[in-house]
Amino acid sequence: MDVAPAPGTLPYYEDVSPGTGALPPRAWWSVSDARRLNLGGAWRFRLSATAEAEDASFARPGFDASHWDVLPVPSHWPLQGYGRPAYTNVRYPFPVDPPHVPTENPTGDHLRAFDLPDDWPGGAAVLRFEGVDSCARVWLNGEELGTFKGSRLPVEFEVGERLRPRGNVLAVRVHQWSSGSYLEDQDMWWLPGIFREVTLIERPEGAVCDVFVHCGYDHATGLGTLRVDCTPGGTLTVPELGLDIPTGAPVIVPVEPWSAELPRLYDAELATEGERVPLRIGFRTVAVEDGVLKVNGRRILFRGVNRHEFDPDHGRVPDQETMRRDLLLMKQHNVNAVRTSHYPPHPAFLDLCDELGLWVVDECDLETHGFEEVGWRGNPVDDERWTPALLDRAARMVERDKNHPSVVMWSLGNECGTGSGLSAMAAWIRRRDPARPIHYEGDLSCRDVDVYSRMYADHAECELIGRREEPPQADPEADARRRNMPFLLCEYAHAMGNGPGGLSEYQRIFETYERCQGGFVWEWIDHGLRHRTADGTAYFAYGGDFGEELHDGNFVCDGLLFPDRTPSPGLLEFKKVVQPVRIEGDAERGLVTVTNLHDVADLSGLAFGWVREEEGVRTDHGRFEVPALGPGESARLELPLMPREVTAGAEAWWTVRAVLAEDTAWAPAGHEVAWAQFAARKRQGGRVRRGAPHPARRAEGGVVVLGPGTFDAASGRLKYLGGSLVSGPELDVWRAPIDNDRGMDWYPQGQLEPKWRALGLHRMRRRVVRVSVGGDVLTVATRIAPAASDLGLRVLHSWTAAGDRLTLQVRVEPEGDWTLPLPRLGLRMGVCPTLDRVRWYGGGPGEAYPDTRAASRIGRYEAGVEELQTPYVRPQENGARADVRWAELRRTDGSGLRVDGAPPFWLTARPWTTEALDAAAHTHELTRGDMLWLHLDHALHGVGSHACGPEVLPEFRLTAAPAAFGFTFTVLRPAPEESL
Ligand code: IPT
Repeated sequence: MDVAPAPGTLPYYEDVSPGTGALPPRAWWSVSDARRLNLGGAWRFRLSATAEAEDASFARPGFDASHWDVLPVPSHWPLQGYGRPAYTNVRYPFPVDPPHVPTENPTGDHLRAFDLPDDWPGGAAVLRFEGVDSCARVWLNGEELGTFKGSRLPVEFEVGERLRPRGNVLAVRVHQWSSGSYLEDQDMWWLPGIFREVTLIERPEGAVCDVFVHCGYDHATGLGTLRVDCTPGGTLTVPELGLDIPTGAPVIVPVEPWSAELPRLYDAELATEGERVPLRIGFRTVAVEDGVLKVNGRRILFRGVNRHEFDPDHGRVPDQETMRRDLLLMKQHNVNAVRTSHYPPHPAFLDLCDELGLWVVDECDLETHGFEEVGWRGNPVDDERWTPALLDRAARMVERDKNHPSVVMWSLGNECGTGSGLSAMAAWIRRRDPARPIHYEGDLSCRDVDVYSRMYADHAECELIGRREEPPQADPEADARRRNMPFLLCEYAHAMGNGPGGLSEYQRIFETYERCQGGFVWEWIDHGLRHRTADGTAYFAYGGDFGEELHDGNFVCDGLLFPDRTPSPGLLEFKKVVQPVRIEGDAERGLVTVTNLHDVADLSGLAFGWVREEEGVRTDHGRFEVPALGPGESARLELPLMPREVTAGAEAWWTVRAVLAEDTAWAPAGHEVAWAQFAARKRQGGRVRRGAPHPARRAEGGVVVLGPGTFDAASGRLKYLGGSLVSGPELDVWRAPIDNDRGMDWYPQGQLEPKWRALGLHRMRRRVVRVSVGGDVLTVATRIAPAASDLGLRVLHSWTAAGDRLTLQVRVEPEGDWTLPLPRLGLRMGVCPTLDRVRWYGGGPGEAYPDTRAASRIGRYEAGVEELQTPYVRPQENGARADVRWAELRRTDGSGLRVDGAPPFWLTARPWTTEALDAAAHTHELTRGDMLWLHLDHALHGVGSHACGPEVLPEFRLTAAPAAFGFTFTVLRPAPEESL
C-alpha cells in the first residue's frame, strides 16, 4: 500500500515549496521617507504541542486572546520560558524522513493588534518579516496573506488594501519544524520564533520597488563606475561627486575606492516619484585574476572569523548595540573579514560592515549536513523537487544584500554535500550578480565556484595548496580549473576551549603563498546560554543541559569570545598573529625593520613608539618616525643608542608598538594595532644572593630540617616552608584535558584524552626510592608511574638552602618506551590559600601555551589568583603564564613566597586542584579549596585545534625525555609598617 500522500496534499509546513503569497524579494534599506511602523513589542502568545492542535480561528477579528500569555517580539519562545532550546551539530533532532516533520511540532500562535498612526497615508503597504524560524502562516484582519519558510531571510506581503486605521489584527502561526528545517541544519541551537523585526512599510505610488547599485573601481585609472538600476526609474544624487543622474545611466568619475581598511562611502540619495531613499555607495571591484582574489587590483588576505548571531540571553535576536559591539571588537582585534556562517545576518549588520570596513562572505541560509549521517541519501540539494526552495533562498539573500560594498562574495551555504540544486543556485546568482565571486566549500570538484575553499585543512596541506601542488583529482579538467583558483580556509583554527594553537604557523603560510588568501577562524563567539544556579550564580549552559535526548555537548562553545563577549585568550593571540604590521628587531645592530602587511592602507594612520625595559621596569621610551610605507613595503629604522646600563647584568627588552595616530570609527587614538618585543640584553647570570649554605639535618619527629624548609624524613616531601604548611612540590604530568585533547569522535586516532587516561597519566603513583641527607644537600629520589604499566619517570630532587631561601634542582629520566606526549612536566605545590596576590616577571598579561604564545610579552604583572583563571565554558586546563623568571605570591599583609626559576618556567596558580578542574562540567561547579595550587612547569604540551582541526604540531609536542630544571623558594616577610 502506498502511504505517501499524493503530491500537493502535504500541509504547507511539510510541502517543499518556499511558501505562498510573498512579494518578489528586493533590496533592503533601513530608512526612506516612506512611513514605517515597527510592530515589535508585546504580542499575545499561545504555544501548542503540535501543528494541528488549534484551528485558525484565533486569526479572526474579534478573537479574544486576553487570557493568552504575553511574549516579546522579536524573540525565541524557548528562551522566554516556553519549551526548551536544543543543540545538535550535524544530526537532525528528528527522524530523517524528508519532507516530513515530527507530529510533535511546537507551534506558537502570535497575535498583535495595532492601530495605524493618525497621519498614516493609506494606499499600498507591505508587511515585512526579517526572520521567522522556521515556518509561518500569516493573516491580517482575518484574511490569510500566505505562508513562508527560510528562517534567516526576509519576506514581504502586500497588505495595503487590508489595513484599517484602527484595530488591525496580525496573526502569525509559527511552526518549529517544517520542510525548511531540512535545509537549516546549521551547527547551533534550534530556536524557533519570530526572532527578527516585523515592520509595516508604506509603499507610496511610484515608490522604489527595487534598486541595484552597480559600483566598480578601476585601479589603473582611479575612476569609479556607477550605474543604479531602479524600478521605477528616478534620479540619483551624490553631492560629494557632484552627480545628479538618471537611474540606469552609467557614469565614470574619479573616486576614492572602498576597502575594508579604508571604507570610503559616499552618501547618495535615490529619488523616484514616490520615495527618497538614502544610500551609501562604495566603489570597489572584486575579481579573480591569475588565480588570485583581488579587490581593486590588489590581493587581499582574509584575517577572518565565522560569525553566528548570538546573545547568551536572547539567542539570535538582533540588537543594534550588540551588532556594533561585535564589529568594534573585530576591528580592535585586527579581524578584517566575516563569513556570515551559515545564513545571512540581520541586514543592519551589513550596513555596519560597509561603514566600519569588513570583507564579508555572505552565506545563504542553507545546510543539509544531517544527510551525511544517512550516506547523503535524499539530500535536498541533489533532488530537483527542492530546487525552487533553494533558488528562493539564493534570491532572497542576493536581492536583500546586493548593494553592500562589504559583501565581496556570495556563499551558497554550508555542508550540503554536492548536487544539482547548488549548481542551479550558482547559475542564478551568476546571472543576477556577475560582479561577485561565488563560494561553496562542500564540493571538491569546485564546479560551481570561483575560489577553492576548505575547512580545517592542516598546515602541511595548505602549504601544498599554496604551491598549487595539492594531490590531483580524477577529472583533469576540473583539477586544472581548481588549481588555478585562489584558496581560502572558510573555517580553520577551531576556537573551542583552550586554543586554537598553531595560528602563527598558518599565518606564515598565508603570508608566503600568494594563493593562500587567509581564512576564517571557527568561530567568533561561544553560544553558551546564560543560566543561574538556585543561589543565583551565573554560568553558561550548553548542549545536554536542557535534557535533549540527542545533543553535541559543548561543541556549541567554540568561539573567540566567551558568551558574554569577553575576549578569550584565543582572540588576543589572533590579534597578535594577524597584526597588519610586521616588526622585526635586531638588537645587536640596533635596527628595527617595519613591514606594512595591510592590503590597501599605508602606515600614515599609525604612530610608532618604543619602550626599553630592564627586568620589566621601564628605563626609557620614545617615538619612531616611520615613513608612510605602502602595502608590502618595508623600512629599516635605528633604535636609539642606550646610555649606560641601569642595572649591571639585568636583562633588558625593547618593545616597539604601532598605535592609531588618530581616533577612528572603531577605536580611539593610541589603540595598539601591532607590536613586537626583542631582547636588548640577555640576563647575565642569576640574582646575586648572599648567605652561607645551611646544613641539612635530621630532627625529632621524623623530619629533616634544611634552612627554611622542614621535610618529612620518610617521604622526602616538603611539609613546612618558613613555618607555613605546604604540600609538595611534586612532579606532575597531568592536565585537565582541554577540548582539543578530547579531539573529534570521527577521528579517534588523534584523541589524546582517552589514551592518556588509558595509560593512567591522571593517576600517577609515587614510590620513594631514597631520601638521603648529606652535608648541605637533601636528596630525594622517586619514581612516578601509573598502575598496570612499566612506563615511569625517575625523579631526582636535590634540595639546598642558604639564607631564607630553599633551592630545588630536579632531574627527570623517563623509563620505558613512551609513545604518548606528556600533558605537562613540572612541579605541583599546594600553598596557603591566602597567598592570592600574584606578581610576576615574565610572559603576560594573559594565558599562553607553547603554540599560543605570540601575544605573551615579557614584563612585570600583578593579578589576583581569580583573574589568572580563564573561564572556559567547560572547565579545562587554563591560565598558564609563559617564560616566568620569578613570581611572588603574597597575602594582604605582604608576607608570602617567592619562586625564582632557572630556566624560566610556566606559572599556573589556581584555587582548586587539577582533579577538581577535570571533574567540573560548568564553571559554577568549581569552588575554592583549602589550598592554592601552584604549577611550576618546565614544559607543556601544545594545545593545537584538534577539537575540529589539526593535532598539535610536532614542534609543540611534549615528548617524554630527560629534563633538568630548578627553582628557588624564598619566604617573604610582611611589608614593613611604615610602607602602609
Ligand atoms: C564544521 C561546520 O561547518 C561548522 O558549522 C561547525 O560545525 C564546525 O565544523 C565545528 O564546530 S563541519 C565539521 C564536521 C568539520
